[in-house]
Amino acid sequence: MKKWWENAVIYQVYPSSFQDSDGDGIGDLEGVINRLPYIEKLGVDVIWLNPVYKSPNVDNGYDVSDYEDIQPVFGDMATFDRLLDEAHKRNIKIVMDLVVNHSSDQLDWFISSKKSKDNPYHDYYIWKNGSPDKLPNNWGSYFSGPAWTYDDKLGQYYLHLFAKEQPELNWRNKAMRQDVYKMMRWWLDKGIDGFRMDSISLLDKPVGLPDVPNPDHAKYADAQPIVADGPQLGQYLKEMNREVLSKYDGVSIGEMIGSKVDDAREYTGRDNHELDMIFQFEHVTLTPNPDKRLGKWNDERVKLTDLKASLSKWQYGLNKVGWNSLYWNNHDQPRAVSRFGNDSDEYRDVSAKMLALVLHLLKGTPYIYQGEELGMTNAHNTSLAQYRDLETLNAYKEIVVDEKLVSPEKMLRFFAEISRDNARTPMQWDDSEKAGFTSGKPWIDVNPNYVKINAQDEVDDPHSVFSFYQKLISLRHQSDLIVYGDYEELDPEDGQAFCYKRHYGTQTLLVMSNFTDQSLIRDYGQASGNQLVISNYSDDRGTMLRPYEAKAYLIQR
Ligand code: TEU
Repeated sequence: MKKWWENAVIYQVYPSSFQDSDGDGIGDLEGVINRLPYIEKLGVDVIWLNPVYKSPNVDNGYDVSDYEDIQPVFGDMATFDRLLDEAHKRNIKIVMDLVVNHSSDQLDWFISSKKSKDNPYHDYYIWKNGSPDKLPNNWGSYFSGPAWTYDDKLGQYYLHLFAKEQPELNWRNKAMRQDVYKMMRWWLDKGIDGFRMDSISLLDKPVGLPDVPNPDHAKYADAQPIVADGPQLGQYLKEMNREVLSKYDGVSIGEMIGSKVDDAREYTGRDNHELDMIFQFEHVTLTPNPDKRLGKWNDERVKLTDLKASLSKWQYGLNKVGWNSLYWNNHDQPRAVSRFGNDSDEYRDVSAKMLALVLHLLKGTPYIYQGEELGMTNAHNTSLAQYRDLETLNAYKEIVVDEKLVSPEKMLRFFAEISRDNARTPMQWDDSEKAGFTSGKPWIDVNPNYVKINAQDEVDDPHSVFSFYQKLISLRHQSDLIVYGDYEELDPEDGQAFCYKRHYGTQTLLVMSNFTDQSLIRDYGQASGNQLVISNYSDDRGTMLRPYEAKAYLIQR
């Protein structure tokens, strides 16, 4: 049975940076409502809204202090209800961000939990007896430092895989899980259309919380290999599905760092009744620094053969037994055209379209991160003062200041390539001051290239990146071949072009793309009388692939 989200395209709105309506320099819900006509014009089916719940904002809303109230800087619940209503009037669904691997340390559950060891909420979190000078294990936080913080009053540590203000929820506690399900129902009964589930692969921590191997003698070790995809995770997801998700027609999307294809086959297998699809991280973590002490920080350019191998593994791996989320970037990843394309003046437009075509003609549900449809680029920051993200700032302190592992210049080069703030610069609406994002002082610098990259210049230009995304979205909406066709990679060893086929009944789609600034010759028999469906060049030179050229042919057998 077909599911509504199989031919949907999802647009991710990072509210802080989308549209400010009250001049405080921070985007808000009223701003999203004002921009619904733009989102509708793009043609997407769903908005995934990053967290807008009440929060101390240590991690831009991923530290929730009230799951059933709105962060005042974004507006109030009445405004949220109006957004939901206005979106639905435009046949646009709203998917919320569910952050239940951890909460804020300001959530009432945690405030009660740390009151005493016998408080009913104490076990909603993960505590370990200990002394201030001996950590329970060698785990590090994703945001630098240890994954434990000591509470003097209790004489215990609590676990946090992210910031110390984001204590891990204890999913072994049934009462805690029931409270989460109750909150989920509350939102679904309001009429939202599903959840993107934050860090959901991390819910099941290993019994005994043992040390992890630390061969590179990092100050704190990466716990992900033994935390992600724990043995109980599937049971928790089945319970969540049984008790909540199965009772609604919403979509469930797991953000699953560390998960492999086999894990995903379980999580998204239709008969397993867990999740509908997952965000996996393999293709965006292909260039870890060889020095484990530096974690994700590097300035390596991914090899095309590695990228193709990863995408193909997931296309083949979930074919007919699961479902892929298709994405190049989001609020945690650098901008696609800078990372995988070429953001120079000469090639930005054509390479942004190439990336869009390659992704949107794969099998799965495509995600567009706000501004990607304009070809927005990395920020190209030159100073630490331009960064806001605690992951970035904490890494600088630990790696450059405390440990002196790399120079400030080198770390700034790493940040310019992959800091999350590259994706968090304000949406570029027009060429007016601050790109039309705010009338106030923006919380983070607007990318100075807004004068030449902005929605106003693109929405009515038939040759713009925006218009190219419109065409791809429209194609998907009318083609079972694109939605359901089987994937077949061509020439995995080709380090310059990414070409593949999609097969559905008697139809075949041949997709060809050039990931380089050189002209190539690639012949898959495309020229002989087949229909050119879409191209990022205005003409077709048959077997010639010009710099960043991408095109697709319909081949009738
Ligand atoms: O990200 C979880 C996650 O995978 C982190 O590792 C994050 O991607 C990090 O940037 C990797 O280096 C989710 C949210 O998407 C992220 O914005 C939050 O900061 C994080 O969880 C904690 O809630």
